Amino acid sequence: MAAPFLALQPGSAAAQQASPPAAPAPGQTVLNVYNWSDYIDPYAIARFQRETGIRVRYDVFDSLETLEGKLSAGRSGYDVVVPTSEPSFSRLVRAGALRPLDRAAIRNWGNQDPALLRQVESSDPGNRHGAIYLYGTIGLGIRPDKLREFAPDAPLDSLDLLLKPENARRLARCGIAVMDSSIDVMPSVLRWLGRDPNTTEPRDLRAAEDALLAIRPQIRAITASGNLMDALANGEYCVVLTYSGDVIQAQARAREAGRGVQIGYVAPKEGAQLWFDMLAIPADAPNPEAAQRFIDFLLQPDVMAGITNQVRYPNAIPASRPMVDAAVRDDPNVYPTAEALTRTFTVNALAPAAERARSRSWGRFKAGR
Ligand code: N2P
Repeated sequence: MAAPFLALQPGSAAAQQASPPAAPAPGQTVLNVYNWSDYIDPYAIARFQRETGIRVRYDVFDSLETLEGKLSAGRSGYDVVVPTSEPSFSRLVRAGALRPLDRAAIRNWGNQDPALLRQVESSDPGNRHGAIYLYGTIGLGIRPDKLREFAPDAPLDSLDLLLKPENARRLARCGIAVMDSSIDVMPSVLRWLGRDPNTTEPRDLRAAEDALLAIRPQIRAITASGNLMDALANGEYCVVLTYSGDVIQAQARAREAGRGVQIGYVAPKEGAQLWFDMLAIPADAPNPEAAQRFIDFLLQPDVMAGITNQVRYPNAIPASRPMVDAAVRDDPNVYPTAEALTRTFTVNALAPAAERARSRSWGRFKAGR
């Protein structure tokens, strides 16, 4: 995607994605940020620019495959990137591709929930290379009213809705879509099959591939997550497998549009994949000092509350909670309950050969053979 300077039309979806280019003033520091699409509060960028005089150049991606492709060669030119704890962030940590954070320069570091930091320590021993940005689960965006119409007896709390061929067949006319990411989809399919989401056994992979191929004819779109949110909000699909907050943002957009499209989120009862997106600095970042300032800025409670209110993913700063809109704060699909968390699972980075096998399997699923 293009490398725009961020426009400042708060609230508009477009403002989160792109803007007309505006050149930095001569000598002005530019901070290059590479973040997920629909994943920032435009006011936060405006405030950072105003307070620091640093110009933010903001690019977006919408799958881990795209992010890894961009970063694996090095010299991406980015100062701040937002890889998911597993597998991408941990792979970058192990490859030495990230710069250790200078904690002394991140005064707001201590605002993070220590229990959540401990959870990501398995990806980054000592939490040396990343601060937690936002987290969430992987599940289904659904239109409950349409499901009742097309498949009245289908469960509304399970991946059965998508992965049981008899359900997929009935829901196909109403629209099924899956985000295009083997990394982020295969583990949930394995879990639904009762197998280890982190398996490297060829027969497990084959079973997941067969399960996906069995519903392949019923799937209308396999496309990057960034293409699914507005389509879901517009009522184009009845079942979409994607990231939690993207569904909850779609729900909010559908409500604003007022055309009667109801959206719900399902964290599958078989176990939803839990992930953490990390703020990190590439080892070869052109401007690591500005990157540190940006991370420090984001870790402030009021800034994070604004981000959570805008994008509907939970953050790791407990002091932000009182400033999060009650509707967002009390939505168990945004902040999972302790009980729901016991039904989540996390993934590990696979060895390169296993990752390639998974990606080939995904390619066969997409091609339908
Ligand atoms: C934002 C999706 C981010 C979640 N649109 C993926 N980790």
